[in-house]
Amino acid sequence: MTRDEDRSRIKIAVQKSGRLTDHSLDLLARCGLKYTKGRDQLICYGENLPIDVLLVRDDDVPGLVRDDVCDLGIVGMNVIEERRLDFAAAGDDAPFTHVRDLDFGHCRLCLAVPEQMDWNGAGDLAGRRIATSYPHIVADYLARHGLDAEVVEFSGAVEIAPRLGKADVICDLVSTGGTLRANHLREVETVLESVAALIQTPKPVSAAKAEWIERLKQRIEGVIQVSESKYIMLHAPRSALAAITRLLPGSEAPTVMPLEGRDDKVAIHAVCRENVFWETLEDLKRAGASSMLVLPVEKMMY
Ligand code: PRT
Ligand code: ZN
Repeated sequence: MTRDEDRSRIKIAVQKSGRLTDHSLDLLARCGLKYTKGRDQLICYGENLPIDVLLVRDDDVPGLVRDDVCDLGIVGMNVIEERRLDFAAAGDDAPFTHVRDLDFGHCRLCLAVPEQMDWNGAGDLAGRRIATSYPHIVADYLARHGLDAEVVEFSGAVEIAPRLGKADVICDLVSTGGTLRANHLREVETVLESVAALIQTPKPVSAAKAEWIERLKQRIEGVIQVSESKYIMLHAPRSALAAITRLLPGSEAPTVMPLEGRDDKVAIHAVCRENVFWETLEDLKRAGASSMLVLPVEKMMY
């Protein structure tokens, strides 16, 4: 590959090995990207699109996008926010652009205290030691609440800090809460709701690159909409059309078609942008619908 060809290719930074890896690579595959892994296992070269994937530590994603080594990156909002505050403290207020949240990697950054400790609200943090891997986010939280507390930085295993006598409170990521419970800690406040997100370099890119970035963003939009959408087909009495349309979850104007030889009934087809639950089908049946079919949607573009 020549240097010019290399420069015209989009690079997207993705976590190499962790909770976001499979979801991120699956998202890109569903956008139509086929790739081969480089021998060093650090780059996946796009075979059919001018898009290469760099596999890195999740903490490195924001910096790579900021420094224009990568045009795009996928990483948790917890890491994005921590790095954004870090860059802002160094005078860089716009290190990257948040394009959109994705539909995986949901978790929350929480304050947790030992089970037996009283808790009456954020004010109780005053004068305490807080162990965390997110010192900037915690410092920002304290500043917003006008509180003075000591932030103790831990790079991992934050949940054992109180038992080691290194902190009174912790601020760490939680999804099921199992880790907190196993360590006799109690979740008391949510500091940040997090989800994986797509970020982009704010630096100008060539027209060819900009076009592909736009196409990829549109495909990601489509993939996420599709995973939340269903196609529903049913028969309905003409007289119940309005009631049935109202019951279709998250659908715009449905397609209404005549049924051969029947003046009293019509066929209705609609894309529902939410899941269609059994309860909805039961409500539709009560309203007069019959022959209902719910199908997954494979691709979508508006
Ligand atoms: O090696 P690298 O630096 O790339 O990976 P990492 O170890 O820093 O990150 P990784 O793979 O653990 O997580 C990547 C991202 O996934 C995080 O930055 C979050 O955005 C997101 N995420 C979602 C989570 C969790 N859920 C989560 N539960 N990250 C960490 N956890 C931890 C949690 O803190 C606890 O220790 O997983 C443990 C289990 O959680 P519970 O609440 O289910 O017990
Ligand atoms: Zn990490």
